[in-house]
Formats: sequence, C-alpha cells, structure tokens
Amino acid sequence: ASPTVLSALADGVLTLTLNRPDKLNSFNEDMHLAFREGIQRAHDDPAVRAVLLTGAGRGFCAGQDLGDRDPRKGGPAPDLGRTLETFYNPTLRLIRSLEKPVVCAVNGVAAGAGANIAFACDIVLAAKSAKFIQAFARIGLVPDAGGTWSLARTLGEPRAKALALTAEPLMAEKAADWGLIWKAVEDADLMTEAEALARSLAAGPTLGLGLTKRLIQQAATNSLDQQLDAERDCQQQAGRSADYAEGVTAFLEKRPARFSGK
Ligand code: T3D
Repeated sequence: ASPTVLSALADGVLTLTLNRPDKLNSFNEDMHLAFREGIQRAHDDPAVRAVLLTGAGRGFCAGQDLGDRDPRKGGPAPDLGRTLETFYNPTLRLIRSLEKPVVCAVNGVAAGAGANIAFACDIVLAAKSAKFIQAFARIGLVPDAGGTWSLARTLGEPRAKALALTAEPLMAEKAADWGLIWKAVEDADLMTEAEALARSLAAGPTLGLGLTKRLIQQAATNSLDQQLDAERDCQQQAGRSADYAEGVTAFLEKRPARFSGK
C-alpha cells in the first residue's frame, strides 16, 4: 500500500503530503500516526527548517475517515474524546509548538478536522477553488482540532458561530478576506507559490523565526507587560544568534544574508 503521508526533504523544507486521495485524504489511524511522525521529525531534525503541508489529489483533507466510524458495523459507540486525545490533539500541539515555520497549501476541499489543521499552520495559502467546511454540524459533532479556538479568535463569535453551526462552505478568497488564511491564489500557481515561500522561509534565520512564532502565539493570552518582557527575552536570545551577526554584516556589506538557522 502507498504511504498515507508522503514525506520529502529538500532545501531545508520538509514537504508532507496527505496521501489518501480516494478518500479526500481523510484520516485513518495510519495517516494520523504518519502525519504526527512527520511533524515530530520537523522538531527533531535540524536539517528541517520549514514544513510544507499539502494534500494529494483534488482535496486537501476531509477530516476523520467516517468509514472507520460506521455505526452500522455494530459494537459500542466510539470514544471520540479518547481519539482526540490520542491523535488530533498531540498533532495540533506539535504544529503549534514547532519553532519553525509551517506553510500549508490547501489544494482543495478542507473539511472537519482537515480545515482546522490548516488553520493551525503558520501561513496558509489556498487554491481559489478550495473551500473550508466545518462539517461537524452535519454529523452531530462539535468542531475539533482546535477549530473552536482558532475560529473564535480569528473571526470573532458571530462568524465563528455561523460557520460552525451551519457547516456552510467558505471559499478560499472569502477565507482570505476574513483573515482566516494568508491568501488565495490561482489553482495553477498554488504549489509554485507555496514551495517558493517555504524555501525562502527555510533559508531564513530559523531561530529568530521560531521565536517570532512563539511570541505571536503567546500574545493572545499575555498582557502587554508580559508580552514586552517576552519580547525582551526573545530579542536577547536572537541577538546572540549567528544569524543576527550575519544579517547585520550582510546589510552593511550590501549583500544578501546567508543564514545558517542558528
Ligand atoms: O472520529 C473522531 O475521531 C473524532 C474526530 C472527528 C474529526 C472530524 O473531522 S469529523 C468530520 C468528518 N468529515 C466530514 O464530515 C466530511 C465528510 N465529507 C464530505 O462532507 C464531503 O466528502 C466533502 C464536502 C469533503 C467533499 O465533497 P465532494 O462532493 O467533493 O466529494 P465526495 O464525493 O463526497 O467524496 C469523494 C470520496 O471521498 C467519496 O468516496 P467514493 O464515493 O468516491 O468512494 C467519499 O465517500 C470519500 N470521503 C470524503 N470524505 C470522507 C470520505 N470517506 C471517508 N471519510 C471522510 N471524511
């Protein structure tokens, strides 16, 4: 069987491609584990300086594989709290705590947890034909994979509630207008743009970028005073990095910087 997540490292970019196209890349247990392993590798491998996440085929990800949840097969109702705790939640935490940029190229429909995994990434580009669907309401579930958190924070309650309660599709351009994603691009340009962005981030000052990600994520729960202190501490750390020395030297020498990521 083909791997459920394709993984390739080039130019510092670890590309993870969800690979169950016949099921619109919905998550079975194997794909959960392979995806988590990929993000864990990004944590552990210093050669990885950015991640690019996308989907194979016409969809990005349709959330949980509902074939694995078929009540007609009998047996007790699944404990979905446990499956979140075992699969989605650790992966979401790994994406958010990874101090390297995660670019998401949403190549087609992103539904259920598939949409919310995209929203957990740092920079999201979507094909103009892609749509985001909080499909949970259609099957009696609540948004998960951080969806209630990211939608409420990014959109505010009115839009978050409308999307989650109606499960109406949100097209990529509107998602960009609403600030849920970075931008919507022509379908044919999606991968070229996303790959160029990921490569350029991977060639960047990784330590400083990682600290920047951390600071922006902390801002939502910090007071201004706490945030000013956190910026001081992170700047102190960044100021001691080889990449800061290289960045300033390159500026003074009027040449492009060659960052090592340290
Ligand atoms: O269970 C837990 O662990 C709790 C966690 C839950 C997290 C969740 O994500 S719950 C939400 C699960 N996802 C959904 O409810 C979305 C289900 N899919 C759809 O509503 C539609 O497929 C889409 C709107 C995403 C796309 O529609 P469309 O018309 O473009 O495609 P399609 O024809 O529906 O799907 C194409 C194929 O993919 C089809 O298979 P077939 O008929 O060609 O053999 C379809 O069954 C399959 N597919 C799509 N989504 C799923 C799926 N198969 C299994 N699970 C899916 N989620």
